[in-house]
Amino acid sequence: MKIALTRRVSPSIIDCELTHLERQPIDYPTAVRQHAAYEACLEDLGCQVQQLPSDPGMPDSVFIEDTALVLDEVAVITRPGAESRRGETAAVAEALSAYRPLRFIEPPGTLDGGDILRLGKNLYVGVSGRSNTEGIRQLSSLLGPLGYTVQGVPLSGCLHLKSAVTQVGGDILLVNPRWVDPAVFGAWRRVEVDPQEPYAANALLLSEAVVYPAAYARTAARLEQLGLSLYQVDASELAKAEGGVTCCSLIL
Ligand code: CIR
Repeated sequence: MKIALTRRVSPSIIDCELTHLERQPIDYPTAVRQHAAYEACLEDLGCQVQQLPSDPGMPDSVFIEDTALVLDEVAVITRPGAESRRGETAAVAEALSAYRPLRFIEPPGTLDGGDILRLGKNLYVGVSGRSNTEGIRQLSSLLGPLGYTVQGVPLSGCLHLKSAVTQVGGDILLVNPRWVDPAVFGAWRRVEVDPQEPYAANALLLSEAVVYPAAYARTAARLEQLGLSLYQVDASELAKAEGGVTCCSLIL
């Protein structure tokens, strides 16, 4: 059985980091309810959910994906690019140490898990406002000996690489081509987001189901036309904090 590590929504989520969105009110009870429905969805798809507590001093800690990269062989604890998020990694490292040997990104490297797209043994890493070339270099030297390739990918207009591209099927990527050049990913089949839904490229592929935000009906129709099986969740409240569906879990 897979384990999905999640983290409860912090009561201070309203003070989250924001880069591309204007700050708007976030209703805490709604965010908690939607997050619980997301966790229930992961359970329906065969995961055992292990929820870590939230911390009032860590507004963004629900976005647990950014704190680690979990592979079969090791877990790499990141060093988040936003200084306000650096304290989030300790509790995640402690939880992951039960399952994997740990490796760490060290200063001056920075790396957010949301920037890492794993396609088999190839890791694509967004060179973003959060992940720097030194962080990518360290990731490469940690994982090269395990047979992984690590390639930096330029981005423009979005927070993380996985805001712009995610895997939605065995050989299919969902891409916003305005934010990342799809040619980088070579021979993968591609489906583009509807141009009216720029934030629609973040999907979580789990056991052949695609966990997907209910807000992007046009892009959802494109995915369904390809025969993909969608499991739609209302993720609108945490979307105001620039979070998507990949970022609220670490799947082991
Ligand atoms: C941040 O700016 O760090 C948070 N407000 C949102 C992080 C979302 N993480 C992700 O998509 N992997």
